[in-house]
Order: sequence, then C-alpha cells, then structure tokens
Amino acid sequence: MRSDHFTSRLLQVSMAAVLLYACKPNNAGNAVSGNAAEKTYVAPGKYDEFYNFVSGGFSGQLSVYGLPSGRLLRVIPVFSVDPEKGYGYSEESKPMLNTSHGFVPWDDLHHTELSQTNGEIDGRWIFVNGNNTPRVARVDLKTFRTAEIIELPNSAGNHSSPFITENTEYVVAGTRFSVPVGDNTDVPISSYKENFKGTISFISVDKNTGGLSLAFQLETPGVNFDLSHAGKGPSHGWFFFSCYNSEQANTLLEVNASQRDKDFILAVNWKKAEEYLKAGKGTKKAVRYAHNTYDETSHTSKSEILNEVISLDPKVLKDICYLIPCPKSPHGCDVDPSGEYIVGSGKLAALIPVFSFTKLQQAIANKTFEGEYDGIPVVKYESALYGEVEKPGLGPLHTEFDGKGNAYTSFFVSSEIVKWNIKDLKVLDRAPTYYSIGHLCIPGGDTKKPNAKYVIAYNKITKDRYLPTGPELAQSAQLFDISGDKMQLILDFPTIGEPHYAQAVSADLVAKNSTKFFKLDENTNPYVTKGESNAKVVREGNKVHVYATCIRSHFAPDNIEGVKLGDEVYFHITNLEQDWDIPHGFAVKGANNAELLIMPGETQTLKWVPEKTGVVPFYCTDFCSALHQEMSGYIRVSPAGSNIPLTF
Ligand code: K7E
Ligand code: RUQ
Ligand code: CUA
Repeated sequence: MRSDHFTSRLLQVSMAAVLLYACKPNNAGNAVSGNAAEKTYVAPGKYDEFYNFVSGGFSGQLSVYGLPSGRLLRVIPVFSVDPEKGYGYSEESKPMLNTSHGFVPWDDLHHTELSQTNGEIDGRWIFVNGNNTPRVARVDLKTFRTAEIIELPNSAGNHSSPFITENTEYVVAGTRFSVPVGDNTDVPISSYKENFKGTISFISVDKNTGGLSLAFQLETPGVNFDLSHAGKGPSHGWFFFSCYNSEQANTLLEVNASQRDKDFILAVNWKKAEEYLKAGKGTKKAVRYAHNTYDETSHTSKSEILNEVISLDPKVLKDICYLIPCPKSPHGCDVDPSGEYIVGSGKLAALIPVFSFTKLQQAIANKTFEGEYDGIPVVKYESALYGEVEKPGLGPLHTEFDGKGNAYTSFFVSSEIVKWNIKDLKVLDRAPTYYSIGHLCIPGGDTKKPNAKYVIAYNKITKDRYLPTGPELAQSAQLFDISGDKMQLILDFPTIGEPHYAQAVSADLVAKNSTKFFKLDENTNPYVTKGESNAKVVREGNKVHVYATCIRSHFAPDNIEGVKLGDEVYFHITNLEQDWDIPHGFAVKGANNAELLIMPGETQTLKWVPEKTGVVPFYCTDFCSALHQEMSGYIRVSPAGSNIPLTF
C-alpha cells in the first residue's frame, strides 16, 4: 500500500515536472518531405479549400485561416474590442460587451463549435466560450461578426463550453470553478464541500435565427468540469463531461486535487432533463446575467439583464446524471462519429480509456453501480469500459476522428499526435509536434462526417520555429496530411493569441452565404440617413446629433459650426455605398472614443464630448478611392455661452 502510494506520488511528481517544463520532444526531427510545398501552395488569386476557425485564447478573439495555405483571412473580435473592426467602440456595438459586472472587453476564448444539422457542419454559425467572465457567443458566418453573447450565472471559469448537440438544439456550458451559489455567497473558502456547487447550463438555440436562451441549469457536485461532447446517432440525447477535482479541494495544488486514482466522466441524459422540465420539476432561482444581441438590420445591439434561471437537481431527479470513473484528471471528452465510443483523456494518466455507450446503458439498466458520489450514482469502471489504449504517450489531452475508424489524440507531455484504431485500440502512427500540442483538429473531426484530409496541431510553445519577436513568440499551428497511412507534416503557420480548440469546414459551405454589403433600403437604424439630401444636424438640449452620410469620396455635411463646450456630439454616419468591400472610416481628432469603421449600407455612431474650443478636423481612415485623401471635414466648437448658430 505504502510503497504503491509512494510510487504513484513519485510518478505524479515527475509528471508534474514534465508538465511544467515541457520541452523539445525526444523524437524530434524536422521531417518535412519533398512535396510539402506542392501540397500547401495555393497560387495567388486562388482560394483555399477550407476555412479554419482558431480560438485565440487570452486574446478573446477568433481567427480565420485558409487551409492548406495557412493564410490569415480575418480576426473576429468576440470578447475584446478591436480597432481593426471598430468593434466595441461604436455606440451600436458597445452593448455587446456588457455583463452583469458592466462593460468587460477582454476574455479568454478556448473553444469553437460550428453549428450542425443531423450531426454534420451546416456552416451557419460558430459558437465560442468566454472562460473568465462566463459567456457564450454566437458568430454569424454570413458576416463573420459576433451576433450574440449570453452571460452564464452560477458559473466561473466557463471551460466546458460551448459544445453542441447534433441538431444544434443546445449549446452547453459546464463550470470549471465551482462557486458558492444562492443568496449568500460570502462564505469561508474552507467551506467548499458544503457551499460550492458546479453547474451545467443548457442554452437552447433557435433553429432559424440561432437566437440563444438559457433553458435550464443542472446543479451538480462541486467538481471542476473541463470539457464535453454531445452524443450522436445512438447516443443522441446524452452529453458527456470530463470532471476533475473529485476531491472537491479548494486549492488545486496537486497534493489536494489529484489524490484520487480516478476522477469522472459525467453522463447527462438531457432528453430526460427536458421531460422533467416540461413536467414542472425545475425550481426558479434568482440570478443576474446579461444577454446581448446584435441586429444586422438596425445595425444596433442591445443588452438585457435577466434575473431568473430554472434549475434541476440531479440528486433528486435521479435518472438524469451518472458518473463513470475515469483515470486521473480527465481533460478531453470526445465522442466518435458513430456515437458509440466515448474517449476520456486523463492528463496525468498514461493510458486512454474508451467507454462504450451500449455498455453504459446496460450498466445503468442493471444498476451496476459502485456507489454514489454526492447523490449521483457511479457506474462501475469496467462495466462501461470498452477498453484502454495502453502506453499511447504521456499526457493525453484531446481526440479527433477521421471517420475511417481511427482516432487522433494530442499528447501534451510527450508532444506528439498519436493515431490509433478505435476497434482494436492499437497505436498506428505517431508524429512529433513543436512543441507541446494542446488541441488538434480534423475538418469535421468531432461530427458524424469527418473529412480526413488534414490534422492540424495547435501548440503551446514555439521556441525555435519562427524568427524571434522579443520575449513572446508567435504561437504555432502545424498542418499534417493524413490522407495516407502515415501523418506527414507539411506546414507551420503562426496563430493569434493562444490557440486552444479550432475547427475547419469546407470553404463552399460558408463562402456562398457571405454577405457582400448591407442593403441601405432595409437599414432600420434609428439614426440612418438615406441619401445626402437628408443629412442634417439637430440639437436636443446639450446633445447634438449629426446625421451624416459618406460615399466615395466625401462626408455630408463636412463643415459643422454651432457646437458648444458642454455638448455631447453624436456622429451617426451612414455609409451609402452598395458595393462589396467598400467600408469608410471616420476619425475625429482627439476624440477619446477613437474612431468608427462603417460597412456599406450600415450606420454607426461615434460619441464625442469636446473638451476644448476650436476647429477639429475629421476624416476617413480607410483608403477608399483615388480621392480618399480628400474625404475629410471640420467641426467647430465654441464657448458654452456663445451664440454661433448651428450650421452645416
Ligand atoms: Cu485543452 Cu482550454 Cu480546450 Cu486549451 S483546453 S489545450
Ligand atoms: S498614404 S496609400 Cu497615408 Cu502614403 Cu497610405
Ligand atoms: Cu472613405 Cu477613404
């Protein structure tokens, strides 16, 4: 016993050392074979075959690459302000970043999930999570802009999110940090076991509009949810969540939180939860959370604060939740394309357990339980286990599938991708990554229909892959061709922020729906100006509203007088262009709210409170025509009591 314990402690300590000091893999080698250039070359003027949506981690953004070229196409601000897009600066977009804590313009974005129909990517929306101030966002793939953000109450460290069901019925969000819930949350931290709870939020998605609403929350034991995936096919109706810290320790140093030999995968029967919900078994709980939506017709966003959530208690409603023991600190939790196999990845484990959905169902039916954990039945490990992949590598994190019966798992500690066969659990191939891979992605690799052309590694550490750029180096993605039996490294490309999960989709599916411009005659912004002849300046008390237009290459009006110190000036600029890719910029000297960028057909508003008298120039910042440099104007600010009339 004692020596067992000692050995396992030793193993933990040495694993921890490697975790902390992950370095160049010992199977290193720069094996890029002869035809890599040919395989990744996309000639000038040609399109890529895939869009690759890559999470930006602590940048709070989502970046979009073309594959196989690795060319950066766009960075989409979600939980961040971004001068390149004007997001978070205009009066119209600011409410998107509102929360119950106020304006929170920075978050930590880890996971991407493309919407699905019948278990296949449908190219309509992509969902992403904000970890820090718990939020889930929907990005519209017509516009490549953030369309909606919903905050999550009773949550902290929203990591197990935003995974979706096969018809995008729900987006789920499991909390990583359990927190005290209810009226009094000012409790001793040492009372974790009594007072701290985990939650899983089920956010329903409107089939037609993509609109999000918080359908219900499951109140769970105070474990830490890490990742999840929905069942599909035969397991549709279920959701699987990895959880660690089953010790429910309030300090996660290894000695507290990784003592147990096994943590859990939580299996949730969400169809059952829906039945209970319909039968009125939920309880209403008072909470506060923001729900922000951007409307692409009025080009405005609004933020609503909501104050109620329906909560279901799986300790009472017994047949919603079951726990499956899973070796040490599970991280990834992935379901294969058939929906039968559930792969858990213990990041401190040296094997990969594969669970069988059929066996899990039998174990539940026969009540083959080893006991209960905080009121939730625990299924016996062996009774749900299909088998274990033995000695696959060190520190398994995430698994994607190729749809041909194989799985590809990332190994952080041994810094490699390992390909293995699901049926016989045999390792088939391994490829080193530079260095310390986190997530990996196969186009459609977590759906029913993967497109097994490439696997992309998203690495944590770059070291000697690129030219040095000071103390911080570009993060690295690596593209492998997997069309043959062996993985072949064909390209490195840098990414924005820190990449966690990423997904790729056939370009055709998305490109055909791309918005080229907004229709001016459909613009319902309350401050729209449809045509230069309608441009005007209106005073309402100390508020001056400038209803302006822009078109190549001038603003109307472009000379404004009669503004006084103490006024608030609102520039409502409508871009009259009805053509693809003709935005105009709008910048006012010294304006503390910076600038605008206005898409064709759109209206955006800049609020400016002049702080001194004088004449202030404004101009267009986006090179739009040969006369772009002429696209400018002046606004005159006079003393508070002056009688200069309003002219324009
Ligand atoms: Cu593995 Cu936040 Cu998905 Cu990163 S997490 S690696
Ligand atoms: S100008 S085309 Cu400011 Cu030289 Cu840019
Ligand atoms: Cu408009 Cu430059």
